[in-house]
Amino acid sequence: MYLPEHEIADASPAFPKPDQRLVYGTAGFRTKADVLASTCFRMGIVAALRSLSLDGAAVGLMVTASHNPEPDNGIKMVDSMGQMLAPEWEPLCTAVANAETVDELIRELRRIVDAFRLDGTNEPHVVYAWDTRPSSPALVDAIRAGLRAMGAKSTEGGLLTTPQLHYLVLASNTLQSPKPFGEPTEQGYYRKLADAYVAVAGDRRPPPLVVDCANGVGTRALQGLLHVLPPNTLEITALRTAVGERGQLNAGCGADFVKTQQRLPNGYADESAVQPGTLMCSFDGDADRIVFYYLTGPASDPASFHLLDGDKIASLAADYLADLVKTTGLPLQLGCVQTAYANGASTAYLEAKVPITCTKTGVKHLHHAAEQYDVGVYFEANGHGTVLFSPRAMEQLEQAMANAEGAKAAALRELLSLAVMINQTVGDALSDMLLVLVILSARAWDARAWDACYTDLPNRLAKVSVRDRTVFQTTDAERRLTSPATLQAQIDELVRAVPSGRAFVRPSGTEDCVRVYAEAAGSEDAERLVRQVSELVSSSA
Ligand code: 16G
Ligand code: MG
Repeated sequence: MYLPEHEIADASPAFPKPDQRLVYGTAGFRTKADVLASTCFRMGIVAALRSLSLDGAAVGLMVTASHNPEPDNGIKMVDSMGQMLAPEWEPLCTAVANAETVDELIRELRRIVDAFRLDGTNEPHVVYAWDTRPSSPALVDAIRAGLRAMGAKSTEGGLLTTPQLHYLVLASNTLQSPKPFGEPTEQGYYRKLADAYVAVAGDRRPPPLVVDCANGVGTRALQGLLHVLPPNTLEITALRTAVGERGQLNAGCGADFVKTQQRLPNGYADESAVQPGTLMCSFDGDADRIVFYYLTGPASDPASFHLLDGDKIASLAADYLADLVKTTGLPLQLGCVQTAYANGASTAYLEAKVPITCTKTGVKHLHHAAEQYDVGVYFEANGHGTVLFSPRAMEQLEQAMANAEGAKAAALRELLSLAVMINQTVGDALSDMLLVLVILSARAWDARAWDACYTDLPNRLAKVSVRDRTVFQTTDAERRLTSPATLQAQIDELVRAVPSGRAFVRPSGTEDCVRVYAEAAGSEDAERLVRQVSELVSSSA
């Protein structure tokens, strides 16, 4: 069995474990950057072991805290097919991260080596990348030390968006396959997206777009893409592009700010590109989320702001793709995956058109559920999502293409190009942006026409601090509580009193708090419901 114990023991003291319990959660480890060095060192080692368990296939490590404040950071692992880390490895990562001494660390690592019967036959391979946080380079050094101790082959991705790293990992592992995913470089990523976009869009003219890059790594990625697209293909104004200026990342801008505050990024009223009717969007700090919005009046008037969130993107995409699938005449099942946070109006709209699955929060759950469909559209309301085409769907589309004509051939060709343009490994702000532009131009819709599909029910989200959030346990895709004992019945009673009322409570997977969501036909009712349920939660814990 294979473990370079001496090298690990020698390198380890440079990365002392902080006095804090760390957990591999929904999106990997995420906390204040200054306590993460030991975790990054150790994740370098675990990633190498994960690669060995996959016969030396490349796996990825991404250093980012996404939409969280700049002083935070995080690290997550990407599996060999570009997907999230296999769930059974999450507790292994947690155990390794929390080993108190070098001996304990070696013991935990040895446990993994034994469990998976890892030997030295293959060379482990790890691809790593990082976002623009000032803390990222030091954490990357810690990863490198872990990889060196393991004698792993490493590929440095550099400053990348999270979805770009997912792309690199899958592309690295499919180089020899009959259908390579793409050239495993950043430029290869841009070329793949750009070529597919040109193939789909043809001479359709997309609406102009104002992009808020959250002062993060999305700025680079957007520039990289625009550089590769033929000149004037897209009419884009990039704002909040201050990469590397301290204190700017996600500050008063970005997808999370816009979605949770339901308003424009700070200072947008002074931007000349920000005009009523213009389509706008915001990336998050690692560009795996996107939300859109537009104004119906002056930027200074909060009432003129209209959000087109992940639910609206899902509705736009599911509707359009369902039409294309129908035109092909193929028996492919298209379905949509949402979470409890999806606005009730979006669920009602979609339910009338396509099958719907509701899953727990967190990309891995949605992704997994979407794989059950031939074409699976998944989006969280917060703007993270993508579309998956099953191998069966791809085969049928390709076969049908061989002797199709007219509208059928056009629909098949478009679906095949969309399957390339859409980053199927994970939600990708850039790729989702192109998808929305392509659909809007095909429909000849502006922001307002897209928004008119359905009207969101007024909704509110609240955060409640409790002593122990593990007391809150849920069932039915987090829509109902099973513990504390009588709380759900009390929530039900409050909800019953409200027209079109809905509310649920779940412990956060990323923060030490409990989240409360409420929606209702009226905005005051939604406000009152979220307050009442929050009070129940506070008094029950
Ligand atoms: C993470 C998840 C995101 C989810 C959010 C919920 C991934 C890559 N990201 O950011 O999907 O919406 O957590 O946070 O899985 P919460 O549990 O704190 O509400
Ligand atoms: Mg993100």
